[in-house]
Amino acid sequence: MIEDFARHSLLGRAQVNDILDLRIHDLRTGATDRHRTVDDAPFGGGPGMVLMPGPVFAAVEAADPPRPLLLLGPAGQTLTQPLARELAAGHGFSLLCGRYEGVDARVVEHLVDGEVSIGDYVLGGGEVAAMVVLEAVGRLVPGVMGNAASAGEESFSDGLLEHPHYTRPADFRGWRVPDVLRSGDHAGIARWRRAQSLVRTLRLRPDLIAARGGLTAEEEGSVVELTDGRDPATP
Ligand code: JCQ
Repeated sequence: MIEDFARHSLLGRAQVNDILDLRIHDLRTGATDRHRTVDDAPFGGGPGMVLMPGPVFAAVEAADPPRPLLLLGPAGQTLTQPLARELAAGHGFSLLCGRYEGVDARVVEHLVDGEVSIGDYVLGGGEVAAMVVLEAVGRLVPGVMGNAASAGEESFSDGLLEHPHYTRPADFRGWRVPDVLRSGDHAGIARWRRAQSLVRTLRLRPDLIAARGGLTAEEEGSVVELTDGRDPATP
């Protein structure tokens, strides 16, 4: 699954160009029995299966993967843009995909360095979460994407949502592109975009505004200008 994903995304190209080194290991290589079993029923009873410590330790020790080894699961530190940046700036890391009901606690205690979650919901396994982490982190590695993407990342780095985007036609079913975007007034366009970002974030994600410590007086001013002094939270 993850090999296919990497091949079909920008990460594949980056790998070919020696910018990224992505290695995928099958936990079953660490299994010892004829059926290559990696899971067993939980001690104490209950539904589902638990990943056994033996195969996980064996597979990880055979691969000697880059540390930190991060377990994907809902108990982890939530993946955010700052965490993605941290992982991209480090010296590599490894992801361990949990499956079934979970992973034997001795793996978590004695093998894993940290835990990462992609959000508060439960998945059947960590593979989809791993692809999310790879995509979010991979695109931040210099050379993986063009300059357009790194510029795009700048705009999230100040903790705001993006301004609305438009392309041709200028009039689609009577819905017109805002005149300022076609004016050629680059300073005016930059001001409009900034104000749009602020107002959209205030309306849709007020938690992001709170997280960056509110608005500066100047930002407040551009919001008031755009909303004509009305409450920006009212559409
Ligand atoms: C990742 N948010 C949810 C499923 C058990 C470690 O134990 C388990 C891990 C998984 C897969 O990951 C997630 C997840 N971020 O469910 C079951």
